[in-house]
This record gives sequence, structure tokens and C-alpha cells, in this order.
Amino acid sequence: MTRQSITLIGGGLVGALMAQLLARRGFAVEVFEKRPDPRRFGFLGGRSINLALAERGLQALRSAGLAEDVLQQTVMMRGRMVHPREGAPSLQRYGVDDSEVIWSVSRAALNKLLLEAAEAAGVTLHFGQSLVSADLDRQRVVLADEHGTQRHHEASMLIGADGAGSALRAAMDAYAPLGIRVESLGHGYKELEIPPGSGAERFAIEPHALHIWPRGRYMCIALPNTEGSFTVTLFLPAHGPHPSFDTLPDGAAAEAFLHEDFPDLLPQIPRLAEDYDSHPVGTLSTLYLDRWHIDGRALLIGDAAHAIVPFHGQGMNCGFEDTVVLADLLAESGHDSADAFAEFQRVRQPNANAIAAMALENYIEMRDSVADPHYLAKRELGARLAERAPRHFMARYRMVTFTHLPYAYAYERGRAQDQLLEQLLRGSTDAGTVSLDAAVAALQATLPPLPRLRA
Ligand code: FAD
Ligand code: E0Q
Repeated sequence: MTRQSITLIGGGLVGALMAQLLARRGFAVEVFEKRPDPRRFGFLGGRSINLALAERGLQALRSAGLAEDVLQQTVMMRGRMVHPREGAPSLQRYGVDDSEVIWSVSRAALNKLLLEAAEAAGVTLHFGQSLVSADLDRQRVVLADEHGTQRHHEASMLIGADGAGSALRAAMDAYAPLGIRVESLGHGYKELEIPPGSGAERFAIEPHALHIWPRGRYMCIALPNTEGSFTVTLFLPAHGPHPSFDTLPDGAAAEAFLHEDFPDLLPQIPRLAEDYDSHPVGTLSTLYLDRWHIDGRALLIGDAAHAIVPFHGQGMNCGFEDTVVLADLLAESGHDSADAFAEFQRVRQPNANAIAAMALENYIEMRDSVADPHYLAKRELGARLAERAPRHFMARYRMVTFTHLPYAYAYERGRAQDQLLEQLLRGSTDAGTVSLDAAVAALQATLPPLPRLRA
């Protein structure tokens, strides 16, 4: 029997991991990636951009046999270090102890490692090959190299992991409308850098944290890199009154703005003006599709199917979860990819919608309410309930970041728990006013126990 072939478009984070998992399950996999081979030419742009890797992504990497190798190249983050406008920064731990932490990883290093692993598993990688069009009736695609030279490729089963601007999605949508909806956040971002410390300290600020400077309608964050630098991201409204990217047209304006609103951060970013002027403003949107596939011929995964805003640090983690689900479904499906694709969408779409909603909510939470007394009281009461009744209360952040409970479950359960906290607190900003015995009784009376967690 000949091995079934799969053509993957996009060798980014999700495409590279998908390719490796499918090759390990016996498929003949070819990947077409627009950019040149990052292992030979360096990553495009050459800037160090990093991401937070959490339990869901780590679990997918474990199933690929890559978790240990990836963890070698990360910096542990124990919690958020919140830098208020006035006063000292303070650490809000993500979990109970160092068993519940997240990991900062370089996008370039991770992508290279995943491509290496895909190749080692027998995947054929083609770089500098950009999808131009897909003829879904004839089941072939057109690809162009960097000079525009085109080639055809037979593709009976296509998987699109070509990111938020997916070309395969456009081709599928032209063939049979997918019901695409893009909701722009109206805020953009700019990436900047804190270089490694010059003195005895390799890191200029606390290395084992995700730093946040919340400022109400906007914020800065910083994630550590293994070399000692931090990647800083400034999130701001794209347009409108000051401050927005409209009112900060250049590095000089940005410098004056940071001087006013982020005075402790500004001196840490020596190349602010140059970087601000040379880096583009990134856009942020949520992408919803009615359909992710065309029968058994083409399917979208990762950001191509469900790009979300980055404020929960779950886009890659969610895409990695996708890859394991799909690899298992395809391996079980025999030759019926239409069934596998339909089942994939049935299982994953409610979860993608849930993390999309939670990521949007987390922007408000991060930039604003981490400093709000009512929010802090709710957090405090939640923490006490989780301690007193761990089978009945678990913070939503914890379900999302440290468990494999479906995102849709975390979203629903989180909403129910939140309603209860609101009822118990009745607007109070002091968790100490609530009787814990009564609260636990109310909790157990209204909500079923949480599912038992898999190891
Ligand atoms: P991509 O990583 O975009 O990869 C797509 C690949 O397809 C690329 O290699 C591209 O070159 C290639 N391609 C594109 N077009 C074509 C074409 N026509 N033909 C062939 N190849 C093509 N997620 C987290 O989990 N944690 C975080 O902390 C986090 N932080 C983020 C911060 C920011 C500012 C942003 C914007 C996102 C963040 N994310 C984070 C989300 C994460 O970046 C994405 O979810 C993830 O990169 C999706 O992977 P992907 O492979 O689907 O898409
Ligand atoms: C995480 C880890 C880009 C980004 C990535 C993240 C997080 C945030 C704020 C941002 C959410 C949190 N968070 O700290 O609640 O947990 O990945 Cl802005």
C-alpha cells in the first residue's frame, strides 16, 4: 500500500509541528513555506521575538518527543510582574508554586527546532515556495519562488497552516465561501528591545517574569530571552486621540510618550527611537470562519483558521493543540479525510471560539483591572475558594494555562464561577467581608464538581 500524501502550506510553528506528527503516523508529507530556510539564512528580520509557551503547547511538544529540547531553550516565567504608574512593581504568581509556570521561547529558535524535527521524521521541506492559487477541482496548487517562477504540485489532501493572512483560505473561500469574519481590535503593537545588562547582571530586570506596565487604555509588556535581553511590546489604540499610533508618528514622539507614561521603562530601551522608526505597527484581529474545510480536500489549522488577539498568550498553544487532535483523527480515519476534517472542526471550533473570547477579555483585564480593587477582591475570594473547595473552584486563568480542560469548558465554568463571586461580593472591594463557609456552601450547591485532571 502506498503511503497517503499530505501537502502542508506554511512551515511556521503550527505547520512544522503538524508535519512532524503526520510523518510519525506514516503519512508522506511535503511542506511549502514562503520564506527562505531559517536554518540557513537566519530568521527573516533577525529580531528576537518571543512567545509564552504554556501547558497545552508543552503537551503537544511532549507527544512529538520535543518538550525537553524546547524547554532547554526557554526562560521560566513564574508570574506577571506588574509595574504600576506609582510605586514598586509586584509579582502576581501564575500558579501555586514553580510547578505552575509558563515559558518564554524565541519564535525563531522554536521554528528551527520544529523544522529540524520534521525533516528528521521524513518530511520534505520546500522553502521560498509561496502558495499562489489552489485548483480544488483538479486537486493541484500553484506555487511561486522568490523570482516569481511558478510550479504546479498535485495535492489530493491540503492542510493550510499559512497563518492569519492565509493564501489557502482565500483560495478555498473563492471556491466555496467559508463565511469569513475578521474583527479588528482597533489596537496595534510595536516591538522594542531591552538589551542584556551591561554589568554583573545578565538581565536588566527580573528574568523569571512576564512584565506588564498597565496604563488603562494601553500597556507595555516584556518577555525575557535566554541571551539576557527582553522583547518589549507596546500595545496602543491604532487611531484616535493621544495616545494612539496616529499621535506617535515617529521615534521622537514615542520617546516623549514613554518619558511621560513609562518613565521606569524608557531608560531600559536604548534603541527606542531607531527601533520604533524601523519596525512596523502590527495589527490585531480575531478571525472567525463558519467552515474550516472543503470536504476531504482542504483544511485550515492554527491562525489560518482561528487567529486571535495575543493577550492570553494562547494562539500558538491552541494551534499546537490542534495538531495533535488532527494527527490522531487522520491516523484513525483510514482514507476518509472528509470525516476526519469534519470531526476536527466539530471538536475544535467551540474551543477556538472560547479562547478567542477569553483572549479579548484578557486585554481589558491586563491593561486595566490588574490594578482595580473590585477585581483584586474577586481574585482574592476566588483564591480562598480554590483553597477551601479545590474540587469546585478553579481560576479560569489556571484552567486555560495549566490544564488540558477544553477551552470551551474553561470559558463556561469561568462565567458561572464569576457570577457566583459577583453575588457573594455584591460590589465590595474586600474579600474579607464574605463568610467562607457560606461561600463554599453556595458554590457546592450551584456548581457540579470540576472534572478530575489527567496527569
Ligand atoms: P504563523 O506562525 O503565522 O506561520 C505561518 C507560516 O506560513 C509562516 O512561516 C509564513 O511564512 C507561511 N506562509 C504564509 N503565507 C504563505 C503562502 N502563501 N505560502 C506558503 N507559506 C506561507 N501565542 C502564544 O501561544 N503565546 C504567546 O505569548 C503569543 N504572543 C503573541 C504576541 C503577538 C504580538 C502576536 C501577534 C501573536 C502572539 N501569539 C502567541 C500567537 C502566535 O504567534 C500564533 O498563534 C502562531 O504563530 C500561529 O502559528 P501558525 O503556524 O498558525 O502561523
Ligand atoms: C500570559 C502569557 C502577549 C502576551 C502573552 C501572554 C500573556 C499576556 C498578558 C500577553 C496573560 C496573563 N499572558 O499574564 O494573564 O499568561 O502569555 Cl499581553
